[in-house]
Amino acid sequence: METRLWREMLMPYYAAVDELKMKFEQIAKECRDLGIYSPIETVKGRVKRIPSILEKAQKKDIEIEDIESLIQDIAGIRIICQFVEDIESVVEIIRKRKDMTILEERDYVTTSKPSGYRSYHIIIEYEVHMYDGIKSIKAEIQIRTLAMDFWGTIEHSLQYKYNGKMPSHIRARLHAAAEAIVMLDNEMSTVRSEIMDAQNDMQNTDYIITEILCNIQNLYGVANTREINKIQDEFYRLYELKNTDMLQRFCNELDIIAEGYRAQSIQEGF
Ligand code: 0O2
Repeated sequence: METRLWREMLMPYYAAVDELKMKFEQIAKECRDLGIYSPIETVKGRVKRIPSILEKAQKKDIEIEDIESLIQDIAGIRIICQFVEDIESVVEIIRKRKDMTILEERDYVTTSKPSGYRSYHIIIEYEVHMYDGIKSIKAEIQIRTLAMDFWGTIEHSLQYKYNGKMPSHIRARLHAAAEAIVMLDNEMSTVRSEIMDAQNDMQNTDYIITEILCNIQNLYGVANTREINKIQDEFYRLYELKNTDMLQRFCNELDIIAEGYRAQSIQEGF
């Protein structure tokens, strides 16, 4: 196939990767904005390189004209989670979506591949609106923990380095590392609720501080300098104490002060 035709064929895949990446990042952002724990830590996306597509087609005996229907990971999205439990939450999110159809699920988390590879794969059908109409493509979503991703990335680089002929002592080391990753994920799961609480507290404090700063900023237009300086000093004092409850009370007080000024300005407007 000519380079120009390859480029044309891959266009909807690039569009799909951009859209899907943005949609999953949006979910993580929404959770952060709501102050709730996000099962999605980071999202990565890529379109398979032409040489890799050809290599896979050759390995699996796929004709050029069948590439789009038989190679399911030309568009690839990788969702990284902190904990194994989060993988199921992300799978549930995907199952409920109306803008993608699940064609296949492969659970390499419960049963790892012989290499030691672990990840949850979902093959979806996804519609992309291109300038000349709707194009339906397949994409692979890989969902895995940070630890699984670390192992997968290192193993992938070694596979590339040894071109499928990995020395047995390295293979054995990778198997041992894969077992260590299972243990690490299990250990992290035992402290999951503590870590989630700490992260929620941090997010909540960030949210309160943003509210306070926003209120102080608004008061600049209406309150006198002495009052604002007093409020700011009190904010710095509470900030240094790092006490979320006190910051929350201060935030509520500022809301009342701001509301008072708003009521006053409405009255003056009459
Ligand atoms: P790349 O370079 O990441 O794109 P098959 O199991 O062969 O019938 P297929 O299509 O390979 O089917 O699907 P599978 O097994 O779900 O694997 C798809 C992708 O998962 C691979 O794409 C890898 O990204 C990842 N993967 C699967 N097995 C392994 C493994 O043992 N180690 C690592 N590091 N990654 C793996 P590609 O096209 O192989 O590679």
